[in-house]
Amino acid sequence: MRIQSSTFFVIPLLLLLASGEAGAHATLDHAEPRVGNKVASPPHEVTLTFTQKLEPAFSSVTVTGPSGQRVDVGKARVSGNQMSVSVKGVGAGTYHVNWRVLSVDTHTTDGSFTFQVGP
Ligand SMILES: [Cu+2]
Repeated sequence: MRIQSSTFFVIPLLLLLASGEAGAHATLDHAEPRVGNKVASPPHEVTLTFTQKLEPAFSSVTVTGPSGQRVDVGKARVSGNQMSVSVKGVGAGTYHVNWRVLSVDTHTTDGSFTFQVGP
């Protein structure tokens, strides 16, 4: 009786965990400026769009300029599945964007990409 009742609870729990692992987390869907693209002038902000809604308190993004200096200004703004941060342009070169987000399904994901500024 004891074994039966614990099995009854364990199996649904395993199914729940398995379905959570199989589900898509908040990964980057697209960004502006576009991932890997070149833009003519430095953007005023970077906007990232994710595959799931984000938890604002635990989602952040940093942007570094061509010589590795931080160019993101102020806090990231989260709205639904989008996160934006203001950027001060520091000229031509490669900009690195590093993000880390907590999605509403309680999974944390992170990643990075670059875009280019130049003629
Ligand atoms: Cu997830």
